[in-house]
Parts: sequence; structure tokens; C-alpha cells
Amino acid sequence: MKSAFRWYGESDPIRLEHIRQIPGMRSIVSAVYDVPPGEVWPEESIQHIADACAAQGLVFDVVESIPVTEEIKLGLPERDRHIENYCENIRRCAKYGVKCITYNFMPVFDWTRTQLDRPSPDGSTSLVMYWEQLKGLDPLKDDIHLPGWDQSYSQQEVRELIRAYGELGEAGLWKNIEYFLKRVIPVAESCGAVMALHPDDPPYPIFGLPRVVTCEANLDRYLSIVDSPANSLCLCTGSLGCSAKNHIPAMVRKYSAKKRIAFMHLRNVKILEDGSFEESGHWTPAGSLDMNAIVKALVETGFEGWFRPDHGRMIWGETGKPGYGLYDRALGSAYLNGLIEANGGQIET
Ligand code: DNO
Repeated sequence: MKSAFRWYGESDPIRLEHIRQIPGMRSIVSAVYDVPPGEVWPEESIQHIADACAAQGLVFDVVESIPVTEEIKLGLPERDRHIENYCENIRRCAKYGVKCITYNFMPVFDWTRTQLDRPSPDGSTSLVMYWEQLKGLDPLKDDIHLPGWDQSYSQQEVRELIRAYGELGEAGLWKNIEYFLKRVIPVAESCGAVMALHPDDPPYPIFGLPRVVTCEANLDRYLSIVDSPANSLCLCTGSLGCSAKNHIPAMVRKYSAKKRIAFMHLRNVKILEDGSFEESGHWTPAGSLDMNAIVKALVETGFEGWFRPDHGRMIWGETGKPGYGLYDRALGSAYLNGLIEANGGQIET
């Protein structure tokens, strides 16, 4: 398997020079961030990332993410133009060496948390979602600004989107997923790339928005819509793992054995009694997931894709993009390397 690290480009306070010093590090996960969703990425921008990585002995072969627009998810008239542009972005990325493209199908909001800097007794901070902090909030009435929510929407636009998704419902969302996959997967196949679907985070409806990438039955359904290795998963242990109903090691074993995991996001999460959750350090005893059982499942099924240490805590006084500091992710990476080695796995460099 291949060790990867997310890098937000030149504006990221974390430098490629530092990322390359993490033992076993090979791949950079990045994206073109200055083009609005639905538009085409300039080739020079993609090449620029690839060149910057190559200059540090790293490979830019994973994109996270090419965003799927609300127009595509809602099935609005502009979707065909957005899907055409999406396909063009796949072709362009593949031309510069990208082999894996991460995306999600979450309506309106990507991950949802209620606080991004919750202090732990040891002085570190991390992202949390406490039901207590969400209760009673109604996005159709209240002015809600949860941390991490896309600032480009006005409160009014958010309300309209929530209404539109309410009308669409899960059945409509599935139809739009099918429409998208049937057009995009053949393009990925033809240029030797795989699409890696990130699960919904958290994996249950928030504010009544339909969310379907949540559990094994729905992952099975998603993968069967286009039964091709190019229609694969970015299996995020922390996202699926904040629902106690998901048995993560078993899911990893199943989809990896079927060669339908392209990319692993590896992190731990601590589920609290009321279903709230806290992002914890990667170490198994720090959270609710058995990280060794997850890595063992990957090794035993011959996983050959990419893995990255997902979200770290903020430790040692580091400040920066929540979840994406250097120190704790580097500790996570080293820990994962240890688990892989102890389970007899290989890290490709
Ligand atoms: C959070 C990330 C997600 C992920 C997207 C993929 O830190 O794991 O934002 O990149 O959902 O499209």
C-alpha cells in the first residue's frame, strides 16, 4: 500500500519539505483550490502541483476532491455542463499522473462538527460533534454558522438548498447518483483512474438533509450501480465509524477483498454515550475504533491502494487548519507504519 498525506497547496502552512521527512511517505493528496466547483481546472495548475511534489521526491497521484456540485446532486438543468466539466477534470488530472480521485455526494455540507478546537485534558484540541450543541437549532429558521460550513452560501441560499433536498429525498438523490456515475465512471476507466467515494460524515441525516453514503447496505448499492473497479471507495474509518452500527474492520475487509477500496482515510474517533463524538488521536485506546484490526484487514486482503493519516489533533502548540496540522498527522502516519509492519504488510515507496 502507498502512504499519502494531504497538502492544501502553496497556501498550506505545512511544507512539502517537511511532509517528505515522514517515514515511508510517497504520495501527495491535493487539488486545485482556486477554481469554483463545476468549472474546469487549468492544466498549468495541475502541472504545478505535480512539479512541486516531484521536486521533493513525492508523487501527486491522488486528488481530494473534485467537488460534485449541488446542481449535479440535485439534478438541476446545469448538471450536464457540470458533468462534462467533471469528466474533463478527470482527463486533465490523469494526464499529469493522477490515479485516484476522491469525491463525496453529501448534500450542501461536507463534514459537520459543532466545535473545531475542543480541549482535551492533555491540552490538545480536536474536532467534535456534540448533540447538545446542535439541539434545538433549525436551519430553516435560525441563523446557523457551524464551523467548516461553506461560507460561500448565504443563510437564505442554505435554506433554499435544504428545502430542495427535502423535496428530492433519498430516492431522488439515488437517481442523481446513478446519472452521475454512469457518465463519469467510464471516463475514469478510459484514462486509467479510479473514483473514490468518501462516505457521509457523520453517516446519518443532519437537519433533515438526505444522506445515503452511510452504511454497508448503501455502499453495496452504490458500488453495484456501476460494477467497475473504477467505481471505488475512499473508506474513511472516522466518518463511518462515528455510527456504532458500522463495524469498520469487517467493512474494510469486505470491500478491500473485493478490490473496491482505492483510498483509506485512517483515523480514530470516540463515540460518546449520547451518540456525540470526538476526534481522537490515531492510537486504538484513544478512541472507539480498533485501528489494528482495520490495518490487519487491509494487509490480509492485499490492499494496494493509498492510505493517509486523516485528521490529527492540534498538539505541541501547533495552529493551523483544523484537523490538518503536521505533528499529530505525522504521529498517526508513524503509528500506522508500525501497525502495517507488525501485520506483515508492505509500504511501497
Ligand atoms: C475532511 C475530508 C473530507 C473529504 C471530502 C471528500 O477532512 O475527509 O472533506 O475530503 O468529503 O470529497
